[in-house]
Order: sequence, then C-alpha cells, then structure tokens
Amino acid sequence: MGILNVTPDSFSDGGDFFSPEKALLHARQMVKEGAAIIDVGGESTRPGAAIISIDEELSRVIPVIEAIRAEIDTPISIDTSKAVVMRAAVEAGASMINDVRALQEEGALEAAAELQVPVCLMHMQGGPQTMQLAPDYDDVVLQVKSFLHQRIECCIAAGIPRELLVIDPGFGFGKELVHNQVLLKRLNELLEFDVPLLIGVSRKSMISQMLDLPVDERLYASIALASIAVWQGASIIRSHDVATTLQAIRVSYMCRTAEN
Ligand code: 7PM
Repeated sequence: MGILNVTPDSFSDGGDFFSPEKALLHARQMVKEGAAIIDVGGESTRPGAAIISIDEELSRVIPVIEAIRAEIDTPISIDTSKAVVMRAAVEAGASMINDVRALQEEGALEAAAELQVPVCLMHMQGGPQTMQLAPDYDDVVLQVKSFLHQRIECCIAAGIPRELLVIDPGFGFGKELVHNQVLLKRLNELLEFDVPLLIGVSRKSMISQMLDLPVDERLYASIALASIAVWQGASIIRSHDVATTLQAIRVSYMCRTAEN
C-alpha cells in the first residue's frame, strides 16, 4: 500500500503532493513501482495536528481520487474517519476504507456497512491530539487484541462481513517505543482473528527513538521493520517507499512461505 498524503503539513513528505497534479504524478510513480493499493489521506493524523472540516477534507481528497481513477486501475483506499468522506470517496472511485478510528465516529459504521467495501480497523489509544502524552498498557498486545476483537464483532453485527475486514495495531498511535517493539515482536498473536493484517511503520518516530535519525533518513530501518512484519504474517504494508520496500517484503514473504 503506497501512501499518498494530500495534506499541506504531512510530517514525512512536507506536503509535497498537495496539489491534485502532483498527487497524480506520485500515484503513477507508486503504481509503476508495484503498489497494489494507493492510500489517499487528506486529514493529518500526526500527534497534535489541526482538526480539519469535512469540506476541507473533501476538497483535498475527492479531486485526487477522481484523477487517479480516471487513468489507473489500482485500488484506492480512503484514509478517513468521517462517514461523509467515506461515501464521497467510494462514489469517486475508492474501493477501500482505512480508518485510524476503526469506524467509531458518528455514522462511520453505518456508512461502511452500506458501502460494502474492505475496511481497515486500526487501534489507537486516545485521540490524535493527546495520544502520545502518556500511553499506558498492562499488556499492549492483549489490549490491542481485545479492542480489535470488539471492533470486528461490531462490524459483523452491523452487516460488514469478516471477509471485508483488515486489522492494524496502529504503530505510533498512543504507544511508547516499547509498546511498538512488543507489538512487532508478538505480531503473530494478531493472526488469530483470521483477518488480514495491515502494518504502517514507514518513517515513523519509533525509528528515531531507536536510531536518532531525521525523517528523510529512516528508509533502511523502515524496511527492516516492514520485513519483520511480513515475516510475522502481515499481508499489507503501508509505505512511502514502494519499490525498495517491496523488494524486501517479497523476499521475506517467499522465505516465510517456503516448503520443502
Ligand atoms: C504520526 C503518526 C504521524 C502516524 C503520521 C502517522 C497509519 C495509518 C497513518 C497506520 C493505518 C503515517 C501516519 N499511519 N493508517 N495512517 N496504519 N492503517 O505515518 O499505521 O503516515 S498516518
């Protein structure tokens, strides 16, 4: 899954792809590099980032989705928590929802159930404004599992079949370094729901916490984390760097699934 941020303030690409023209160029490039999904996001979920209006989010993502859909067949996912944006994005050509709030916002569960597209349910402790202030867990893996289990059951009860669900432990979302490390170490425990696992570690601050590297120098470490995730059973890797990450995760996957 290639990341296409259409925000003026993204932490890792400085809003480089904010105009629809630039976004389209970037989407084309990621598809050429082998992306299977393009994840379009207009709302920055960076800790402490400004909350934006529905109209602002729509005006960022809808023209980009339409432009991509007009010339590229690659599935587009919409990174949003808002029901209105989910509906408009799917109408414009998106075929997946990626929700860091796991369909907990008003109307989101109903919208996703009506749209009947795949949905990624992500775990976050707290909200984007406050999540990094004091992350706290007794057992991070068990708590993330219990949250995802509860959201999976809510989705199924609302009429979203298990076959449309994807889960994500939400690296960096209300987690300290050790929580992120333990989640990766025990990632295989999340396979028990029989739902594909999506992982986002690309350029994240957990890398700077371990290696003290600026955001534009986190590629090798991002790739190491992505290959561990695939080794542990992750099915979808959300990344800024498609070609290089794909090389690593392909070999990781081939070794994991080899049989003699
Ligand atoms: C701080 C934390 C800044 C996270 C930026 C981010 C994920 C996502 C994002 C993820 C899924 C980033 C993010 N991260 N959606 N959206 N999983 N499903 O690094 O890990 O792009 S935003």
